[in-house]
Amino acid sequence: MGSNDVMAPLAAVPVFLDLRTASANPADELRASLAADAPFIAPKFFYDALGSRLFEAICELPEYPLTRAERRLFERHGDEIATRAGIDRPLVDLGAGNCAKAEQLFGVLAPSQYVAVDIAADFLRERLGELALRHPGLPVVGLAQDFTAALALPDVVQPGPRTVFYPGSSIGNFAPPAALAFLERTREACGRGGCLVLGADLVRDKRALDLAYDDPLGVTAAFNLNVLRNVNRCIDADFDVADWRHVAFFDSVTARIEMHVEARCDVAVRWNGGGRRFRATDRIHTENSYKYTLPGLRALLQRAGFGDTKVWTDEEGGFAVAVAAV
Ligand code: AVJ
Repeated sequence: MGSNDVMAPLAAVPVFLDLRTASANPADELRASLAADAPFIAPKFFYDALGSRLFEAICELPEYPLTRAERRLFERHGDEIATRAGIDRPLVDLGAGNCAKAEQLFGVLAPSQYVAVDIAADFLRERLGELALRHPGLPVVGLAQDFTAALALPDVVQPGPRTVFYPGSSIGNFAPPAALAFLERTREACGRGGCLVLGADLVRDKRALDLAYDDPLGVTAAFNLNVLRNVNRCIDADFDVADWRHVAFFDSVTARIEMHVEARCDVAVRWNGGGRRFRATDRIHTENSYKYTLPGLRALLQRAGFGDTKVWTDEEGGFAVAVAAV
């Protein structure tokens, strides 16, 4: 028995590259955005270890139907998605998180390599290690990077045509011009004959959207306020979470959810290299989550240079999955 243990084949260890330092310095970025006239914190700062877990909890909430709606669409249309995307291709998962969404499609897509990209390095490394054990034959690559400004695919990533996977309506974090620029870069990453599999949340009833981002259990409030703890760690700041409240609402004019943290009282905050005062009711903008209409989604993909595009929708969840060919 003992000798069998020793002879057991080694589990494939995923290649993991931390490319975070290659891009801009997150601490400088935070100091600048907090000192701005309209202070903000970029949404990527939500995803520390606890934030990544709180986001997983959000996806379980009845008020937040996105993830389940998307899962249903992948279940129903997986075969056709694979027919359009092609099998045996590298699958590049942007914002992979716990990697569950991509893994759902491994059966139909039969990827030649799985490339998971995420800002949350430790969380990704952990989940990727577990995933690799479940798929012993699959080459797995983890890339810790902020792909929102530029996407760096090192040489270990198999060449195109590739399938780029951008699920969960993460595209909603980009304002429309930035979404266009992002999709253009993504098209380049796909290469000729490649394709994008994109999930997008749709404009729907304001009441339902408000609840999806301000749930009665307060899970989204915890997710939002936790960003202040991550900021404290990143720039040695002294935000007291108890001084702030969660604010989230759908704005029909811009078709976006806005999330803010709002000061409950006058507060002074210090951080390494600066600080500022906030008045009671002052806000720090933490997230925009744009919602799409079907014509708007199609127009965006077309303007980004994608060709043949198929879109499926989930009536119940108000969600769309698009497969767009390059
Ligand atoms: C991960 C950006 C798709 O906008 O719905 C969930 C993040 N924020 N609840 C979204 C989020 C608050 C989520 N995305």
